[in-house]
Amino acid sequence: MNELLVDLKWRGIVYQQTDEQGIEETLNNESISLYCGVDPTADSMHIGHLLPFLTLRRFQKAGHRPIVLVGGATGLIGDPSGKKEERKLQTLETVQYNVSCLQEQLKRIFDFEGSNGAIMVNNYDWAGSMDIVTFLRDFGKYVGVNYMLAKDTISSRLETGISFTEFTYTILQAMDFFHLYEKHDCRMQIGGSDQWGNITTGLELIRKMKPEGAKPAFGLTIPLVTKADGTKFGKTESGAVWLDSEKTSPYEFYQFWINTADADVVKYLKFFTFLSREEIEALEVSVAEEPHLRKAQKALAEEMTRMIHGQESLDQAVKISAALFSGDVKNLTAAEIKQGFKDVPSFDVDDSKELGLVDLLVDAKISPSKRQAREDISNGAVSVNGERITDTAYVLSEADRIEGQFTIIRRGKKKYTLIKY
Ligand code: 629
Repeated sequence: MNELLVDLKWRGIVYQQTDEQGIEETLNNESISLYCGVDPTADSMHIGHLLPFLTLRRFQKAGHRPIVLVGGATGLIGDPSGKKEERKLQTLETVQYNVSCLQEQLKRIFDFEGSNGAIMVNNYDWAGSMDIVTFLRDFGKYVGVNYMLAKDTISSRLETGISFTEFTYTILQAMDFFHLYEKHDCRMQIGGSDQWGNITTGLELIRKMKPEGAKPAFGLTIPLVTKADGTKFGKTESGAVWLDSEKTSPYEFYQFWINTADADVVKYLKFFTFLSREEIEALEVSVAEEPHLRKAQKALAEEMTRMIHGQESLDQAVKISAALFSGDVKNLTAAEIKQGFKDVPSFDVDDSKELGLVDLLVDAKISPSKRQAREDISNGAVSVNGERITDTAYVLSEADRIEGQFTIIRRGKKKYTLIKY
């Protein structure tokens, strides 16, 4: 069997295929071009978008050419797939801004050099200015309304309602597949399982419009990423896990993967990393035999953070995590503190006043009363920038301010408060 397909299947990445035999034969005999698309609904992708694009990258590593599509046109319309309600239209300006943000993120995943270098396309370039008569005559004519109504993504919306605009979406995505088939010899579209309807509409259009005897095209979908405990993958208390480091810092990104449950970690290593089968199987043994070491989680978090944010951000995330875990926080930089202490309570102080530790503990609500604050200090429960302070008369000085901006107070084992000047 085809080496790439064997690997994808071993990883559990193949969900549905339009023509299993045809796909295998084609991949055995040819290097093809294939595509995956994303709509610019936000100015960043999140980890829920990653799997199909990482799969596209696996095809590239196996010698095929990836075409990465950002939907400047489809983003103006809104895909009804998997959505219970009509979407709100976004302005052209917002969509164009989002397109440029997503393109930047996608550029980092693919290799644009060499004989199978990636191609980046935007469907606004061919669909954005198509006139309605051309649309209806050249494309609409080939897509039956009965056929469209039978798709789950549309039929599931008939009760609650769907506009003509969203109803038409699938034809736009089908036009893209046809366009790429003609222009770039694109033979396959991949996407999440929610994209099955749109992918098969494209194949239907290609089948009807391509000349007799032309090469066949295929579709392949990827499973939804699930979690063993039944909660939604990719969400934390603070929301989605974004690829943009301004929205989700590399430290938070690293922490998200580190916190993967033992029951999920091997699956995620297979889905998301480019570690080899041997490496993943060794980590699987480690999860079974020495789960407390969390080797698999560490490998996953390292691979993912390095892939999305680079080695330097990974090193920082590891350093912040270790400092927070051990309490030895004095060597963190102000930038590292900003990342690591985002969700920790903070307290602003006026840096011109003298700051007695007892008063500060009370004012910042770290200790409930002065009496308790003194007790906490003399018991050795309080540390300033990782150093235990047992002197109840301690007054904070310039030297306790990290880069003049922060002091980290800890009471007990874990309760951190960030003092900001
Ligand atoms: C024009 C637009 C195309 C091909 C694809 C598209 C986008 C597609 C879509 N995809 C989702 C998105 O943009 O809406 N109609 O958020 C998302 N996708 C990645 C995976 C997905 C899917 O970007 O396919 O299943 C999430 O994992 O929901 O010519």
